[in-house]
Amino acid sequence: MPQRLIAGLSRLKRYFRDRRALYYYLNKAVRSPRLRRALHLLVRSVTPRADAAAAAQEDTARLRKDGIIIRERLLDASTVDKIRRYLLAKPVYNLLEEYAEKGKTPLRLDEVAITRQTKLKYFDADIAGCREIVDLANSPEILSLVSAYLGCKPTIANMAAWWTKAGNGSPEKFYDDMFHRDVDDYKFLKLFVYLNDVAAGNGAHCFVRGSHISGKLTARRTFTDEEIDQNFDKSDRLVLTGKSGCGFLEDTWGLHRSMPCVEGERLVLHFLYSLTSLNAQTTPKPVAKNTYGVDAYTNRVYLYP
Ligand SMILES: O=C(O)CCC(=O)C(=O)O
Repeated sequence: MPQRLIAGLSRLKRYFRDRRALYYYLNKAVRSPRLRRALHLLVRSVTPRADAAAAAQEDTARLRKDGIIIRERLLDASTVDKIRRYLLAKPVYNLLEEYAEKGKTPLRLDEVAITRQTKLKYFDADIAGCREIVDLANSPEILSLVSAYLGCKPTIANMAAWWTKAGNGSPEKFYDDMFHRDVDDYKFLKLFVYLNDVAAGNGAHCFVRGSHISGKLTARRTFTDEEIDQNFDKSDRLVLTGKSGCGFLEDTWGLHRSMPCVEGERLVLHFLYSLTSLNAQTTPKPVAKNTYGVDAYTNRVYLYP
């Protein structure tokens, strides 16, 4: 049987085995912003309410208008240092193995030979096992802003951290290095936090301000820089450079990408706040005990009681 057919069939088998898949892949197929909005309202009507009163109105308004809100100092230096030291002792895997049937090979970070641009990601249980990371995901300021934006109590559907390391040759292109829209739920936000200083050359994130409410370029594919320039104002293409500890909350239905890492490295934390737990690309069951006292509902994808 041709390779592609086998891969397609094994993907289908996975979808049918995973009860989250129907909702998740149906959501991916809905590209009309109007229909997505209607489905957001429907889903949120059956989702627990959250207290969003603490969210500053101007922050919420900015997030709605721009699709992004930036915090230059979300983490202090000592917390960044704690998280980095914790992560440096943990194994990573090559991001190319994310969906590999044979599973992920644990690697020691300092032993990976880097030739081309490489992305090395941490395992779910190690992320959920770090108090500082879980506390950051649950920080009251972030949760109230997210709640105000989603209009309900959020679910942390994904928590991740990965390195992007430059190689010598031309950088390997990953999907995320090209402009795209995420389709993780009918409404969602992502929080990114840099754990080292990031400039344009070491993998800065890029976001097209306002594209989360635009009906342009909504097809299910990636987009070239030229297409972005033809459809959006150049001044709205934000390159998010920043110091270690800075972070941004972003509606990544809006167009975004990571810039290729051509020198040095980037270590980033990434959190996804969704309407539901029905995300077929995240951990299938919780991986750590909730010893942190964080909200059981919001954290149910990663933490068990
Ligand atoms: O690594 C980045 O800055 C981009 C990540 C991304 O595209 C995504 O999370 O969808």
